[in-house]
Amino acid sequence: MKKVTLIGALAMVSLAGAAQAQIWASAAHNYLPGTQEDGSALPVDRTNTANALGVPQNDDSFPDTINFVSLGFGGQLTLSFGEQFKDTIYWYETTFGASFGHFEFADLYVGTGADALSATYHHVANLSNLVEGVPVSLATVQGNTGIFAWDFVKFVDTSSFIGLPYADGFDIDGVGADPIPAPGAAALLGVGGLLAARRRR
Ligand SMILES: [Ca+2]
Ligand SMILES: [Ca+2]
Ligand SMILES: [Ca+2]
Repeated sequence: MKKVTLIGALAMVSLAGAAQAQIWASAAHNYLPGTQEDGSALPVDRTNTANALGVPQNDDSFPDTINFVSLGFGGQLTLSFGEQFKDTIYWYETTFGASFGHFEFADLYVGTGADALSATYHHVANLSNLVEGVPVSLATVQGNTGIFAWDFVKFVDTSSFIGLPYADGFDIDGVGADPIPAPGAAALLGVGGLLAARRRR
């Protein structure tokens, strides 16, 4: 009997955890790489969109490993999560020496729609690599639009020239968001609690 109660409690814990954990981008769409500052093409190893998917490495140590995809000047990338999201965007950029003048920027948008190209996008914020790792709230855009379930995040590079020919614009290491709890999650939690309580008697 005690074993059954424990299983019930574990199920509750794991469900509660799943409802709160952030989700990470799982697919890349419509990658339109820009150029390096001198107009040349981005190095091929910086154009792998898979580097923007999954849990970010969050490692900006030098020499920087290629844990990111570069947008290039004026470039853009859209990401999705395999499910809708809301409330917060967790974004990780990679720049060695950002605070020493290697400034890079991108406009962040969230969108709704059947696919990345036809989705309708709303501007959220202009991101700076100086504050990468600081989550962005969607409260304002959600309040303005009345939309509380999103399908896509889009990044459009807005870096300005900094006098480095090889500068490659904003670099995306990983992007997370808050999931939308399944309608049944709260009910399941209630059932789990009820079962555990009943078996405890
Ligand atoms: Ca980083
Ligand atoms: Ca860069
Ligand atoms: Ca990465």
